Amino acid sequence: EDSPYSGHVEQQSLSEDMDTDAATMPLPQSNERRWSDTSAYARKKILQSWIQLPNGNWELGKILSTSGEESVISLAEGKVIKVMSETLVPANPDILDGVDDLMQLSYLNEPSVLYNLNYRYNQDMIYTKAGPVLVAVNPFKEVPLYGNSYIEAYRKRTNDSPHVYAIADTAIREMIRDEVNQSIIIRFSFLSSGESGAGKTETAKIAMQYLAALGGGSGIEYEILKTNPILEAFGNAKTLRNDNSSRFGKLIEIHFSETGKISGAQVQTFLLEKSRVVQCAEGERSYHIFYQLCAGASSALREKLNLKSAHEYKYLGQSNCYRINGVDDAERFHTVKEALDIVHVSKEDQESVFAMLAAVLWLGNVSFTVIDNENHVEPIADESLLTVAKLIGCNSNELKLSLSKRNMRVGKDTIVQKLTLPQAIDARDALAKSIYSCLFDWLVEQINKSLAVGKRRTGRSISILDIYGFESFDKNSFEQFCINYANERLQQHFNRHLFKLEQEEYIQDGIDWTRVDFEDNQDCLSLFEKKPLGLLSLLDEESTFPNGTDLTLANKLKQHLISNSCFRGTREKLFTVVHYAGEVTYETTGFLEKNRDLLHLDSIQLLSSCSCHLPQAFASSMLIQSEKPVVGPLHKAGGADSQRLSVATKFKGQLFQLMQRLGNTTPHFIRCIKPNNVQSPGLYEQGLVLQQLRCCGVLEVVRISRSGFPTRMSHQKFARRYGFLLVENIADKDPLSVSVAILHQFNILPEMYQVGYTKLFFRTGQIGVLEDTRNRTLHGILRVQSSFRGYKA
Ligand code: AD9
Ligand code: MG
Repeated sequence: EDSPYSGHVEQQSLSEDMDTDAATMPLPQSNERRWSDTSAYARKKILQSWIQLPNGNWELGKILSTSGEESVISLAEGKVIKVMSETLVPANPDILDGVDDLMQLSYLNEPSVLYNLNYRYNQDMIYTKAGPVLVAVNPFKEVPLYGNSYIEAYRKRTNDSPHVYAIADTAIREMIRDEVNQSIIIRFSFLSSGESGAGKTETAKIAMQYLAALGGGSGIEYEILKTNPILEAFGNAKTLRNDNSSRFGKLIEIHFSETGKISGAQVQTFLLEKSRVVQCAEGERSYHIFYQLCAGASSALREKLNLKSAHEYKYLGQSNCYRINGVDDAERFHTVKEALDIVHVSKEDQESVFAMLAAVLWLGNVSFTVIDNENHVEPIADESLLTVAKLIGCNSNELKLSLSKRNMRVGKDTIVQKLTLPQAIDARDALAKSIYSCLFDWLVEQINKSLAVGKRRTGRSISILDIYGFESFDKNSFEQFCINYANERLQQHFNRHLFKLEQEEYIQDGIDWTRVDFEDNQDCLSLFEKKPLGLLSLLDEESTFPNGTDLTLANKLKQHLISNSCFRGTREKLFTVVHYAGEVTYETTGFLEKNRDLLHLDSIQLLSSCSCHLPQAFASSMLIQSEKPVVGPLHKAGGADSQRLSVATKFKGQLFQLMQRLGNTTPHFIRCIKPNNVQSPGLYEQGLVLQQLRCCGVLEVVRISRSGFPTRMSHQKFARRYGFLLVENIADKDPLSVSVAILHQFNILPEMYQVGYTKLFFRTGQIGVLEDTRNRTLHGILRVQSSFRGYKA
């Protein structure tokens, strides 16, 4: 219901090309509404139009004539075609070519946005604003936009073109001005399989560079920057899509003192892809650090660790890829060592770290031999096994035992089970993965200890989030399941912030607001999180059943969730989730095992018996984890020895914590876009970019920001602030009447404001006029009548 005081309602954009009849046009269907301004009013007067070619790309055409239903268009190279007038999509006048904020476009439609980004991209202007969101298109080459002179220019605000620096600068200023923590959330858009390599990690580093430059002084900023080469060496790998793909999510919270100087930082990581340590696809690599170590270790270190070249390790050899074009692994190894020095990891500890890496590599070479006629196996006591034992500091016999037997608790008894070859390989790989992921966590802990030095709790911080995006491959497993769940959560954060809060405020206050469609993903999130019948709960429950298998899991999900509109049960072990970004079909193979993520007690015991301190630390951190309360019934027998939080539950907890943290910050969003799938400069594939723009809602953001009423003030505050300017004395009237009188006296155009139940809403710039008058009047009054007391500034 409208407020009786509503001003004239002007819903559409402020574009000059607006016809009033636009308001009476029937609303387009949601898809068209989302994606174009193609309405009759626009078609009437446009001179240029976008024509969609059969290959889906858009081309610019001049409209020569329009008669009835048809229009004649001339395309480039003198080609003239006839098209149905209703298919014309208005193009912007040339003067708007390459505007730096999509808000400035008169016609906001897909081809215009694509064209604008492309126009800028061709001139190395890779950043463009889409209202409050920064869009970054990956240049895949060095662009001259960074470094000290640029940082200075943004600091002094002499350069105002869109940039990550500008976002970081705003974050610092708002942190200080509003005394509110800030966050910079960097994500690329959703798209099946093309998204990795969009530039999130690079963008995060660029933001850190700016913060370090402005907040530097104590030296801690240097340490903060050095966390990048370390975390990338241990957590990034070459994949088919990106030579430096992050295989973990990262939040870095940078703390500032009252004076805006960096006082410390804290890194949190999410869900490292452990499986890569023991297997990766053809053409991909395991974590960079393995190759760096093999290529860059000194001869003394090689000897100490019995280190061979990368080719001689099975874990590294299976994917047939050892090198990355243009990257010198040996050189990178030195960079990593220097960085470790800087974050205060002692030489001794560094050597232990390298020993753990070598142990993992040698573990992969451990082979087995059959020892009885029931196909039980034990490891061969060769160089590999002996080297592993030496590196982790345990007795080689104990290592041998732990890889050939498994102690199981059945009730109160312990029985010993001998392992078959696949079981033994699993045990070996599980040990390798655990050592690596514990090592990763340990490093993060060391970094945090170092960065916490001198951290005074002022409570002000800027967090930068660089987290994997939505993934959809031909085959999707547990990893994609977790990653996509995380994205669903983050998407909601984005939606809530930019759309929901905004619109709800209008609606609550009785403002007539043509709702801009945005898809809420609460249904999909509920599908994951609902208890007890949600994906995560059911997964955990099945993980605790001794007889649970991937097939029983799939059946259980189908049985309980089939009526959910975001869920579809497909064949056998397959199920499909309708995500915000699109449908993804998961295969439950390996789900239970990956979710349980059990390291057999034997292996933990083995590590705790080691004479080296790192394996001991790993064992105790695993034991601490296993003491935490378990979700669901206890897991008895069936091979599981220790009880711990399931991987999915732990991840969900981390995510909730993350959302809580982000919830208390003012967010700044950056969307990275990947213009081609071949990591090449200068190549802009319209279709690929368009898919990304569509999925991240860039157009909606612009539309809302442009047509909204961003300035708002309560009736009381407005009346108090400007009431004294009134010529007519109605100061005793209610705030609403005073407000309306002010609006009239100052001739604020009706389409420039709306009166809500509790607040007044204004278009951009409107309050400026009133403020000017107020200031002038105040000065006048103060000069003339210094004792004036009737107002409150
Ligand atoms: V993944 O999901 O972690 O696999 P990201 O993080 O989105 O991915 P990344 O930042 O690693 O992508 O960027 C991929 C590559 O694009 C980088 O290695 C650079 O070669 C290239 N890139 C990205 N941004 C820039 C830039 N601003 N300037 C130059 C860039 N090159
Ligand atoms: Mg990355």
